[in-house]
Amino acid sequence: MASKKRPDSRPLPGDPALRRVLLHSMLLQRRFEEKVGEAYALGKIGGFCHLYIGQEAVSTGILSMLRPDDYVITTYRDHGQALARGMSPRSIMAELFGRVDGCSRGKGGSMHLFDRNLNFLGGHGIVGGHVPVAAGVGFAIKYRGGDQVIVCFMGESVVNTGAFHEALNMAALWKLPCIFIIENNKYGMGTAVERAAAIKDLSRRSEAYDGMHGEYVDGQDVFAVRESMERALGIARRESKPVLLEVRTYRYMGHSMSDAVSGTYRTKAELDEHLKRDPIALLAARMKEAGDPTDLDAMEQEIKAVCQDAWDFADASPEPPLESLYEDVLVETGS
Ligand SMILES: Cc1ncc(C[n+]2csc(CCOP(=O)(O)OP(=O)(O)O)c2C)c(N)n1
Repeated sequence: MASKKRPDSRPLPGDPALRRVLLHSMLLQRRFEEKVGEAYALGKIGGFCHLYIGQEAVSTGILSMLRPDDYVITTYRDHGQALARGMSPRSIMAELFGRVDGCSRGKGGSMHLFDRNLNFLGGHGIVGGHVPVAAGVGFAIKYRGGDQVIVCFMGESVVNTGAFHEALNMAALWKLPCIFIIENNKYGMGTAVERAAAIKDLSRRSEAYDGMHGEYVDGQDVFAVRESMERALGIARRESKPVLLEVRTYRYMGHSMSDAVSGTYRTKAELDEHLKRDPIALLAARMKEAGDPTDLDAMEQEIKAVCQDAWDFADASPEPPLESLYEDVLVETGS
């Protein structure tokens, strides 16, 4: 009798070196954010702060497929993507601590990470507000005759905002190289997606826009994410057309630092069920099975040192002076 293959029993894609890079990227995000949680509890970080823990295979899977000259834009839940894009842990931590050496000079905070050199265009606090900006960047790429793409991450609540539909409409109409990524972690604050979205299969929202390609993927499996992203890149980069990917994932922490881990909107049993598919543990286990050289302890030590260094750097950095309050508000064109 032919046995039915489990998805995880497929040969592990990539080579050991690539797999190590992916694991490192995810582990760095996890340990960095654990440190962020600690710093928040000690009052080193104030204001809004949303952790990404549990969703690391999304950022790593998507961003490991991009070129350095591509563009990335995202929501307020941006620490993981910033790290996966290559932003320095020091400049991120200093930003979270509200210090001058932060990527936004300490005036943006957790929700406004930004790095022009990496084409990382934020960190946006308004739900859905950045999606039309992504369409604008897609237009600029096309207008200048480039072959870059823009990746636009968003939570699943965004698909019910007007801005989402306006942006997808323009992107389809003008054939813009935009890859819209819905990170469906099942909840918008405490509202389950089923209670808010008329169409449960969110990737099908693409159908309303002239046959825009849409698909969903398991967001806990970094290789599945990369595979979907490869298809998306083929369409966006080579055909200059937008794509909608729904990446199904789960956040292990509360919505932000102001609510409890499990909350009243989901059960502990549900959380425990999802913890069984921790993206980092899944990859580490599969690497072990494949016989990859395991230096997990060394990797943990190295990452721990990087995170502590980021903390120390941030702590030593001064607060921005009051006079800088109105700086960096408008671009000085010099004319
Ligand atoms: C226009 C607007 N409305 C409401 C809020 C408050 N708010 C912040 S996060 C959030 C939920 C968003 O959930 P989702 O898009 O699924 O992303 P997730 O937080 O799960 O990553 C809401 C309603 C906001 N920031 N902007």
